[in-house]
Amino acid sequence: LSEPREGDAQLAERVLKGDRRALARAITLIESRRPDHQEQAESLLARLLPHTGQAIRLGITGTPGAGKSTFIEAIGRHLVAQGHKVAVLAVDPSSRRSGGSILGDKTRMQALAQAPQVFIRPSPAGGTLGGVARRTREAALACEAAGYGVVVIETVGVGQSETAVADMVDCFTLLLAPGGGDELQGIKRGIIELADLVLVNKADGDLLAAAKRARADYQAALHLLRPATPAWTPEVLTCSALHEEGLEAVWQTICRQRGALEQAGELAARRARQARRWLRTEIEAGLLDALRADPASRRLLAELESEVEATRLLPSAAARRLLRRFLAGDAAKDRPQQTCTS
Ligand SMILES: Nc1nc2c(ncn2[C@@H]2O[C@H](COP(=O)(O)OP(=O)(O)OP(=O)(O)O)[C@@H](O)[C@H]2O)c(=O)[nH]1
Ligand SMILES: [Mg+2]
Repeated sequence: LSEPREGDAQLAERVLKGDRRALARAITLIESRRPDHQEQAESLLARLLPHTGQAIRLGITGTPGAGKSTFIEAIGRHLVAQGHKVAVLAVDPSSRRSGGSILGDKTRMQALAQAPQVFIRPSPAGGTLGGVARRTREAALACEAAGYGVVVIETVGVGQSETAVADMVDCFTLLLAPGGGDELQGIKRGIIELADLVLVNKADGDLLAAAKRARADYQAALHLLRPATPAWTPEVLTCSALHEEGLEAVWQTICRQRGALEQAGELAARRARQARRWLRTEIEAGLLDALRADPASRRLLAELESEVEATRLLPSAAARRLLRRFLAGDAAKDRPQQTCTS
């Protein structure tokens, strides 16, 4: 018998008890690229998985400066005051800002992070979107297992990260500030189509009237789209994160959306769909990694590339040749006995 993984079992137990330091360690393991850490993280997550699934997974995206950080801090405080435990994670593959986008510059956010019912973790450093998204998904599961009833995942909205976040949450929220004139400026239509909730922030002072107009405009625009699910028609609300106004209405809407999805069986269906897509993404990424790590394939690729450049070979034919060799090579490794027959 191999030695039992005492460390994982103890760490899992502490995470399940809601120990924040244990949760932080668990996520450090999840984010580590060391093979032994990855193995440990996998066995840890296997222990945590049965204790996940209860949380409200809330995604936040929005234009730069719309007030995402201010909003997350405000709603976080609002929810903590109601007795909720709130975790905040981020997907930011660009890692432009050191330490990630959440904690970097916000002293109020740092104050919130001190509360025992709050767990805040910046985006894992660097890597591909796929890698960052995977680690954030797994970190979110660890937070759920630690009893965080609300898990907020923020994206700074670079490239495909919004789609990735939409694909790991129950309620995908688009946060906007009222702009001048063309309210739909700068927001990709595809992102609006993903939104379960649109919040027009900065509905205060001089911007109040513009915020109300923007809300009407978005409501009209959303009516032209077919809702992603028959169980829920996306709503548009205004709020002021700065003055902490409209937050309870936002939370009530999130709870109503949750209830509607749950009642229609759509929450389970959505999560199942997400899990399936995650699996496929992992398989594709794993295949690519294996291919890139295979020296024979790398050599062959270099040869094929020059053939293709010189138009002596079609790219499709070259790709097939490479894959056939790669897959055959892999298969041979799985059958060492057969290679001995003469
Ligand atoms: N008037 C008003 N200002 C706000 C509100 N929320 C945020 N702000 C201000 O808008 C600016 C940007 O806020 P952030 O919370 O940093 O916005 P963000 O979306 O996180 O910005 P990035 O992370 O840079 O994309 C700050 O000066 C905030 O004080 C609000 O409800 N009303
Ligand atoms: Mg921010």
